[in-house]
Amino acid sequence: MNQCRLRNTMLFRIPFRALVALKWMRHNKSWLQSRQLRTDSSCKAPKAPAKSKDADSLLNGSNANYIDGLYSRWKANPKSVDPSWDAYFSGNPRGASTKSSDKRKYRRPPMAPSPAITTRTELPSRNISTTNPVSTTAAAPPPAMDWNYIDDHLTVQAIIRAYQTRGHLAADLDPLGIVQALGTTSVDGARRNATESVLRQHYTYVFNNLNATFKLPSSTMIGGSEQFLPLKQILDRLERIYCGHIGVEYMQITSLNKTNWIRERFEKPDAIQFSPDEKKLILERLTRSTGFENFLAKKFSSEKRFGLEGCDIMIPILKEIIDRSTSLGVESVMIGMAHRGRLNVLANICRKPIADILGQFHGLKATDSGSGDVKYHLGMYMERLNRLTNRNVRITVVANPSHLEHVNPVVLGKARAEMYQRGDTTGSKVLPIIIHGDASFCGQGVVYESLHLSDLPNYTTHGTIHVVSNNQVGFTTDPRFSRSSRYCTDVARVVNAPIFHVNSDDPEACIHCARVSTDYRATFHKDVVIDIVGYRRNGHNEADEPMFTQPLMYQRISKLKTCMVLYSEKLIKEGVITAADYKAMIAKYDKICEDAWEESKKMSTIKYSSWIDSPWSAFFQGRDRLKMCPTGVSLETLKKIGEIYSSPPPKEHKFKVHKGILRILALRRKLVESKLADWSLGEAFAFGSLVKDGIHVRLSGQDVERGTFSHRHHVLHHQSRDKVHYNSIEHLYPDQADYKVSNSSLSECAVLGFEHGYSMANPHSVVIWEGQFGDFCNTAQCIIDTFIASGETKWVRQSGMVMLLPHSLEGMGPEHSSGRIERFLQMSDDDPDVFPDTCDCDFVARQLMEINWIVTNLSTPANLFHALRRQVAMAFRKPLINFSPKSLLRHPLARSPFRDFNECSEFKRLIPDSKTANKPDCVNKLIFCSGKVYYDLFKEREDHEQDETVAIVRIEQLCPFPYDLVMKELELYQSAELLWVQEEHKNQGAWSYVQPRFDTALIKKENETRCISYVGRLPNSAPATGNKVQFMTEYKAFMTDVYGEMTEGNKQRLERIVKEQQAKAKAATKAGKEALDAAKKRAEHSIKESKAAKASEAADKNAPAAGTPAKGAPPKGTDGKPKEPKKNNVKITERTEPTRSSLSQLTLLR
Ligand SMILES: Cc1ncc(C[n+]2csc(CCOP(=O)(O)OP(=O)(O)O)c2C)c(N)n1
Repeated sequence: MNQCRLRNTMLFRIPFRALVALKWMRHNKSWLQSRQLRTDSSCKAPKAPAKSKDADSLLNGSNANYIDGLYSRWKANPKSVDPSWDAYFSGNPRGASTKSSDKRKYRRPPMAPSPAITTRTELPSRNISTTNPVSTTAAAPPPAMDWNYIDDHLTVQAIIRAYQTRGHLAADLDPLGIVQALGTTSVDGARRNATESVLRQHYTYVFNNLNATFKLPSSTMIGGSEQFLPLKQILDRLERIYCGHIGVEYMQITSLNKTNWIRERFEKPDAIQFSPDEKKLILERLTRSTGFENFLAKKFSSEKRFGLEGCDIMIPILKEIIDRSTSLGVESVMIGMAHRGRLNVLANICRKPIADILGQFHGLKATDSGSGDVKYHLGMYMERLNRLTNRNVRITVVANPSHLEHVNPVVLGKARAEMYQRGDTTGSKVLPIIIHGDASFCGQGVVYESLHLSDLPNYTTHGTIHVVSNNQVGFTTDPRFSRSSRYCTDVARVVNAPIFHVNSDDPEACIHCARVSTDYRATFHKDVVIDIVGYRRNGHNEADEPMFTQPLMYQRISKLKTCMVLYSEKLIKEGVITAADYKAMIAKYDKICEDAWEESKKMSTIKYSSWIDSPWSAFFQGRDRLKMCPTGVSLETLKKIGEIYSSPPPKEHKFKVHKGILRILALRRKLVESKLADWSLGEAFAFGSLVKDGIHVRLSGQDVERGTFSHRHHVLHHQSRDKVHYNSIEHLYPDQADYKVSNSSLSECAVLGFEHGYSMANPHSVVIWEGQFGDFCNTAQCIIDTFIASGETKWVRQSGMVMLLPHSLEGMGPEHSSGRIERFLQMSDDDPDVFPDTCDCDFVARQLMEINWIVTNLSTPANLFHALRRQVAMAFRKPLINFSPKSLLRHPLARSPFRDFNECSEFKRLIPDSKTANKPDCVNKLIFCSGKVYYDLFKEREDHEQDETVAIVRIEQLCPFPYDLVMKELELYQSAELLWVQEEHKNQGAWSYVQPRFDTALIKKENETRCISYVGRLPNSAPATGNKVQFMTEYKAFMTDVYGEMTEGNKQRLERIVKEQQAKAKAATKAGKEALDAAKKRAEHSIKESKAAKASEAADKNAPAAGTPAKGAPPKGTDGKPKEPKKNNVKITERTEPTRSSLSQLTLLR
């Protein structure tokens, strides 16, 4: 018997073979007699023994071969084996003799020695099909066939699958050899890495003949054009493909098309091929990568540079991706990365002049304004010719903060916006590449959030190539303590991305992975990951001592040759280059660096703006930065937008709209007819007029399509057809710009980052992120702090991003009340102690230009409209953070007349009190406030009958502070007491921001002795109480602080008003009831009519009577004329200021 055991590497055993034989033998004696146990014809099947308990146990897997041998001997000479075996093989297991006189007891045949691996699991299919052939389902006995042969084939198939699925677990990925494959050498002398963890139950399978040929299943391409391969070759090929220097992790992908595509790229013989020229190019690029770090180390030995040493192959990998992508049509590559290897990427990928990079080391003064950033965070862009493909390509490295991975969504958003600009709907022109560290890739939640954007229709970049520079350590922490997953890349499995783990010391394997990744992304437009498993030659930075924390690892590292040296030795050995060629290569790059060094010495200053990643050169060119365009629009525009926005989809769409929506639309229409706008109309006017002007508007966030508080309803849903939507703002003008409103994933950090990135791409767009509740923006704090608040200062990069944050205390508890105005104001960079030059005719624009962002707390729809339009009316871009109270979305008083939107109108930074302005001398209290509290103060003033003595002024734009307008108010009400009233707790809201600025203004004012006092809630750690009673107690307390206790007269008056209102309401209810009854009657009548019509229609089916109303025609009255549609019974009057009656309404509401 030609039997091979591969114990330790692959001990393939068929435990069920004997078992199958036995069981079947018991039932199919005649068939068994002709059956061969093995393909080896010398081995005949034994006769079926009688059933015995021992029979099954003795025929366990480890004994079958032994038994086979005994059987052969017994066949030749029954006496040559133990009598018990003789009895067994002759079919008499209870004893060799059947004679009753023979008292010899059955004894268990001697067993083969125990194998090293004794536990084994049988394939379920074997058990199912063979354990009980006379089953209750009365399955027919299987046809005569060679079951062993079939089993061998099935096992080969399972082994192929095992390699494909888990081969990467035993791949030789670690150049340090710490995480080593546990493979051993098998009997055929081949070293095989696939261990039990890869092969599972098949690890102990015994094949008789490694040279036996097997048919390859269609699920593998290891054979190339061959359909059959000897087992040994199958195993060798699988080993080489799956357990070599590449760990291909792809079987999590559910698409067969994709898995087959990947197999083709790795399994096909000669899949990994490099011509001598290609090999030389890889070495040349490695020389640059390693040479650059060596050069910096030589010149600045103690400077932090976060070198790439140990993962030097990353540069050739990126080069390959870019070369290949440009040849496939990519015009713009957007790179996001952290510190590690960044300078190398700038020098060798973007070709930033090395002298400029060296200039950053010289500690030179900047000639432009801003705070700048450390050299390994700076961004840049470069438009250059790719010499290999002879195509132009723009390469951008997005500036990033120290917060690892948070640049990811920004890169994605920027890439998406660029795709939009280039009309690239498939991602074939713009390619995002994100480079990760191993510890941060698995550690930072934003990675997961960003990956989840990858396939969302309005966020996808049609695939991102992720490259992990996996140096197997994060600062000082090794992976055993930094992650629970096996790989640092496991997070990418959630989006079904293929992951190619590759040993960084095998450049050809690395470049092959780069090629496959590029092609995968180009073919399937999906994310893909390359995990470069390398090491970090130095400490976390060059000044760090790694031996403190990783002594053993660094002992090994110190003995390692660089990848460049190893590869050069390989190529010299192969005869691809000579030692002299290699030397010349090194010298050539060294000279480039030395020349740049000399050049850099001539530099005396640097410019932050030469590190910009989003140049808007055309936008800024020839512009007067202080010139602002008007924001008002014509009445005609308002009417047109209003009409379309308040109408259901046109009839031809046959769009079934929800009844509730129809009611909302009717209300909108009434408003438009009355030339009044509520919050949603104000917003729609802004968006509609912007797209009319060719400005692309994008609104994104959780549930923004409807609006969290159901005020917006931009996307209408067909009530009986799935995925049929209608957005009227997309259909305003034939040549309008694109309006995109999109519900996002439930993420703040990644989505806000994405929108910020989007806003960086094109100044002619308004990009808005709306928080579900303002509070939730704190999960995106990192994006707010490091990008939105400080991006321009650090990186000279502007953004007109808008954040809409629902804010105001409305008794909704601690987490649904505050957008944390105080935090945004605290990050504003205007000096509270400096009174600006308000006489400057460009004061308003200058103030905006110099601030880091604009913070508003608006109280009218018109101001929202102007604020949004001002975002592109400015000749520069600033982020706008707007707080919008939830209750104002529907507040009957928070409405603006159309004239507040017209060409003569503009954004109001401060809204004076029009009631008291005529008689300022009567005013003894001047209240400054911001946001929704204005309406509370206004109502309470009326209730307290202090309309003439108290002035209420709204500061709509908190930052930059409207000093000029505040001064006017201070001057107007010379003798009034000054109060700042806010509903937020004292340590929150705008108080801490406005107080020093009021002081500065008051100091500036001549002969001023007043100071401003705070009225509002006491300090608190929570933004609001969750207890309604406490909420109202607090409210009353601070209103009493403002207006004092109510007088008896006040109370009586209020009671009177309440009674009047109640009577009115009652009357209205009665009228409503009557109207309802009438409507019901009408409905019943029309049902009757329609039933009658149907009946007569049925009767006259073949001969419809003339004059039958067409389907959808309006019902006719008794006179035969079409009935007038019922007018909606809503009365709306134009109002600019709240009136007494409207306030009484509010009293009732309260
Ligand atoms: C969000 C965040 N947390 C902590 C740090 C501090 N830090 C800087 S680099 C680093 C290690 C990162 O390890 P890894 O991602 O593996 O990248 P490597 O530096 O090894 O290339 C840490 C913890 C940071 N920059 N950002």
